[in-house]
Amino acid sequence: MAGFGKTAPVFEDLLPAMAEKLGGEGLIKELCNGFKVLMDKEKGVITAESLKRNAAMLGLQDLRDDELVSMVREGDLDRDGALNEMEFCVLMFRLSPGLMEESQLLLEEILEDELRTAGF
Ligand SMILES: [Ca+2]
Repeated sequence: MAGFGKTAPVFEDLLPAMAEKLGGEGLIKELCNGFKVLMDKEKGVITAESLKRNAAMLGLQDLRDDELVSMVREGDLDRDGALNEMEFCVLMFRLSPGLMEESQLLLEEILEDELRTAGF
């Protein structure tokens, strides 16, 4: 994936292994735990600033500021400048091309549920 430099292989290696171990549902729970670690506690969303503050906990301390910003921009589907829980989970899947194929259906189900809940 362009723009993520040497960090992308971490996700590519980690996620398929996690998916195998945890199953689809378990993996999503793990990914959403990552969200709680990285989010701005007051705002309840992930911003480039909250990523920067908490990235070291996930071994991402080597990311540059502009990489953090482009990570948020990459996942920000509704363009409000921050990642909510759903956007973060989707981004994690997208950063892992190997997993993406396996989880395509799962992801579509989640998105459909999410869009239905949002009133689309
Ligand atoms: Ca957003």
